[in-house]
Amino acid sequence: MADGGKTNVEAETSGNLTDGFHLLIDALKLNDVETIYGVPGIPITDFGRMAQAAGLRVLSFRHEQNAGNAAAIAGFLTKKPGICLTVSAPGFLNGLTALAHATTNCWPMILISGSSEREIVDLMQGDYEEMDQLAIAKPLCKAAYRILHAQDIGIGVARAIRAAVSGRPGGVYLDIPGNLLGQVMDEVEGAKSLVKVIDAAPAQIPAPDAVDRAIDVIKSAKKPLIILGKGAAYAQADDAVRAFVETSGIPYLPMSMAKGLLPDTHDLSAGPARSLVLKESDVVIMVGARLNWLLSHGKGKQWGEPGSTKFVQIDIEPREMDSNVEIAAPLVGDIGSVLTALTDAMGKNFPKAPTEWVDAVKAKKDANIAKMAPTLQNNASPMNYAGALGALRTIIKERPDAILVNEGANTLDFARSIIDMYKPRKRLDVGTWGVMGVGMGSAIAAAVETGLPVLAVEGDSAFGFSGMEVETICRYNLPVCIVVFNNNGIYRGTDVNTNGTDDPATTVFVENSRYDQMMAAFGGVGVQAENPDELARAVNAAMDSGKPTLINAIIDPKAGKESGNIGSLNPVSVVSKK
Ligand code: ADP
Ligand code: TZD
Ligand code: MG
Repeated sequence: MADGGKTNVEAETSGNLTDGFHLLIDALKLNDVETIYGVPGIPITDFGRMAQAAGLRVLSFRHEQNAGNAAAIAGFLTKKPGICLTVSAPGFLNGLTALAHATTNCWPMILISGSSEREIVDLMQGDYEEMDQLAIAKPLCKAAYRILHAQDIGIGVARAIRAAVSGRPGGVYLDIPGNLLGQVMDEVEGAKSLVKVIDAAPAQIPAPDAVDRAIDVIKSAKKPLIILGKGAAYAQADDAVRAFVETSGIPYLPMSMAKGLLPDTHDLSAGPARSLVLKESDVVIMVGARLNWLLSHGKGKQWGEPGSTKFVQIDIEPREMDSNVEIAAPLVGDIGSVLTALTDAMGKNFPKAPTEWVDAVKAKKDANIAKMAPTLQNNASPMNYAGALGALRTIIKERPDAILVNEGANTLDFARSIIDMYKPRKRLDVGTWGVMGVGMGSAIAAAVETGLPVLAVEGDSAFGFSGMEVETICRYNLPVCIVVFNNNGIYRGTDVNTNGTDDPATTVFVENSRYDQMMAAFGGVGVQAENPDELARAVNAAMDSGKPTLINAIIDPKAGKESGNIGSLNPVSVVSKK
């Protein structure tokens, strides 16, 4: 206490005043927030300036949705809530899509939006950018709060942080009426009102009988399979994941953003034998993955005979259990604690997964890899997906620390199966909703949060959703190399309009566009690549220099297919069908 421990309340006031601006900045800093992603304007322009002056990194974007997507991915990468700051109504709504996306993906994020005064909003008297933002945010996120008084800023920020990261992580909306920022209170009282969140995401230990039940189910398996999801990547329990896989000797299938949790080249990886393992496995252990559309809801043709699969599921959210099919052994807890408990319970003498099964999976995987290999050497110009991605696959192999951002349709499906990942949390993509437009926000946050080089592999349509952020990338001089897979359109660039007018078909873009010139316009490096060698050279140069770069990669407009069909995740079935 600054007054030497006096208890008299009056003696503890300093006579100096603080205000809502400073209290909000101090509350964020006290809770280790370092970065804010946003777009300035009324009523938060000064707040952004003051936050920057106070040592926070404040990154200004060209559109709030991209700032929000950056905050969402920052949450995934760091296990701390990513912060997005917007103006009222339209800025708030632009950020809201990303907040809903973060919530859907179980990533912690806080959208802080300035708002109009309650008195005017509630009487609908027509304030500048008037909207009842709190009511609108509520159904689209995990929690939503509004702070009305300066003395509540500390507790409001604490609640937002804890809501975002505890249990199943998600998006939180924090409503900041403009006049809150200008409210004043005594500086010492203000400092005392701040709250440091202690143990924001407490470990959740599974019940011992739940562990025993799971062990019994695993022991009974003849053809066991582990499915690793992005919840396992988020948990940062990488050693526990490896210990569980290797102690059990069970083949594992990584979901898209769990690739690299163990290297895709690991002996027990079943990625390239996806169809076989889903169909034939008799016990499946879900680790931070949901039985949603990406896994055909755990039933149907893909899963073999009805009722032939028993599920063990590890998740921090109890309500996830039995969401699609019966879970024989639910394990509610955090992934690190649960996997450690399972591995300990297995002990040294636990029988490894049956050799016959492990060998069958490996044989299928090796055959599929061998079938795919020659397609990756295709040097044709214009490039097809396998040829172009074959070049990028080698680059990620040589630079396993680089972060790969990936969105598009064919560009996404092919890259996911062709590019092996070697380290955890290096693959960032469209997530549970399959959203186009997350690319530039993800690339910027990945560079800012990790300092590592970023390779963004983007369909030309996907890139267009957030392409203006190339200016942001140049402005902050971030080590981001964007490769636009330019096939003149969505899925294919060959559709024709049959209605007899001059309008182009709905899925095609201007032919032979030069996306590289967009990057050059802002001082970055723009390159056109017409074959895999040129592509590899340009990407390597960009990764070596760390300069913002955009490579316009010419892809044969006939090469793709109308996709987005997750049933074709098996790399070889995708490549060989063409
Ligand atoms: P994928 O798309 O990769 O299959 P999902 O997003 O569907 O992954 O599933 C992630 C799951 O992980 C969610 O059900 C979420 O509740 C869970 N989860 C997130 N963090 C943790 C954690 N620390 N411990 C346990 N489960 C977690
Ligand atoms: N809008 C949003 C926000 N998300 C979406 N997923 C879509 C629209 C629909 N959509 C897809 O599912 S993929 C895609 C769209 C518009 C673009 C695919 O074209 P691309 O990739 O150029 O990015 P390819 O390589 O040409 O297939
Ligand atoms: Mg395209």
